[in-house]
Amino acid sequence: MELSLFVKTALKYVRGYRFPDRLRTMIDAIDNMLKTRLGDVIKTGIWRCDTTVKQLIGQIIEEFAIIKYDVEREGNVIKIQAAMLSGFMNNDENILQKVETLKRIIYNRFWGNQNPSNCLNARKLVCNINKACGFGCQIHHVTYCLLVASALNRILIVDDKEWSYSPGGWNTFFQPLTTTCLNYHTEQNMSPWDGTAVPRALSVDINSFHEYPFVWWLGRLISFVMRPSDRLKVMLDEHVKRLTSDGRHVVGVHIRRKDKLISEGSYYPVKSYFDYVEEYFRTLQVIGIEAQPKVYLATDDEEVLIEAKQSYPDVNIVCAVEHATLAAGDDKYSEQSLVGLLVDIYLLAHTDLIVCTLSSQLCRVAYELMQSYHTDASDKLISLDHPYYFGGQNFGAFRAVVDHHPLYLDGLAFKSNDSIYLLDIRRSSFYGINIRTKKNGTFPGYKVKEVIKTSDFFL
Ligand SMILES: Nc1nc2c(ncn2[C@@H]2O[C@H](COP(=O)(O)OP(=O)(O)O)[C@@H](O)[C@H]2O)c(=O)[nH]1
Ligand SMILES: [Mg+2]
Repeated sequence: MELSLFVKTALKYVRGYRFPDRLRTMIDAIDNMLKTRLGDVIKTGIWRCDTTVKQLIGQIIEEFAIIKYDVEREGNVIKIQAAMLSGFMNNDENILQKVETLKRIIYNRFWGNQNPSNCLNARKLVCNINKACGFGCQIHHVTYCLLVASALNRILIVDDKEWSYSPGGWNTFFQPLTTTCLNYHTEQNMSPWDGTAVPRALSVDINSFHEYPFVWWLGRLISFVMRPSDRLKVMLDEHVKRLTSDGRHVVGVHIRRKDKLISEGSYYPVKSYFDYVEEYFRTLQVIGIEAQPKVYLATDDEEVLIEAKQSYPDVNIVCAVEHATLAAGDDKYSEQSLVGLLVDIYLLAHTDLIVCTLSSQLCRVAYELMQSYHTDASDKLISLDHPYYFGGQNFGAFRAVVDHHPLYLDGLAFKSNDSIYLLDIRRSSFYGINIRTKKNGTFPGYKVKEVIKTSDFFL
């Protein structure tokens, strides 16, 4: 198939969150198989004692699990191919120029707003970075504050007193968020703000080159917040140069273990991440690019690094054991540990595809920063658990792109074009209400498309 045609076909499936007909047929077949087989079991009424029936049920569950895995996997494989190939389409000079102009407009506006000539009369929003949580969580909090501050036309002031990571405070690692407004007296309360909207004046432009405008917009915000201090920049640049100097393709893998497994996330074996690494490099081969598989591996668990290196001797695995050691030890909150995790985040953001669990805020930060380095990096990510979301966001409205007939009792049925309002994100699926039927339930994200919301930001 001609390359451009292949790209377009792949994008049609992935960007509409629609699987090809063949896969949808497979899902329907599973649905029917389950219904008839279970129907037979119920009719014969022998499942209280008959071991063969128990076996049958076991088999059905197993079959379902395997086929479902294939379906999900195949969807992700198409996504990898599309992500890789969409790069060719996004290198158009006009698009690149437009993106750069937008970035400049946004940066200048934030910078201007954060540095008023008369600080005394300016309204401020004070944001304490010291939430009792990890770095990803803290930096998302500051980003959220910038979002609210810009929406309310206030100056964001970060209160970094006794910051858990660094006695030197914010400026040790990042550029100051304001240089003219250093004194403040009162703490203002935050107003609720609909976090998933993009500035109305820019939405058409962003939508013209990016499949997920909100993530691109958030990427601008978090990049502004995390502008590295001069010292940090030298360090990060050096790491990025070393990782990408050979111009080869590199996949970023983030494997989150430790405290995440207590209640916030599930365990996924190293193989479930590396299957996608292999897929990525296989796809490269298909389009005629021979490259030794290369991975940047970030984790909070040293064991993961040992296992990955042993299991994948043919993959060039770049990693830093000391980052993992620091992340999980008593020095977790220290400047040294912060440097390690910032290097991990930036290097993940500089790869060609990130494979991770999006339940980790660290990976969400990397994905958001990644948007700065490609025209459209919306699909350069495979999450083994949650779909993407921004903590503290008000959930948005979706429109169904195909009918959905749920297999399970807690599923949400809908017809194509129904409006669905998202209420929550639960372990790898969405939970929402169908506005037409007024019913609640879970539903697969690929059967709906987000309705882009816009707002009158200060831009
Ligand atoms: N250096 C490093 N630290 C990590 C990594 N994964 C997790 N951590 C540590 O775990 C913390 C997790 O931060 P948090 O914002 O709570 O994100 P979440 O728990 O992953 O959602 C970080 O601040 C790090 O201390 C990693 O890949 N590299
Ligand atoms: Mg955490």
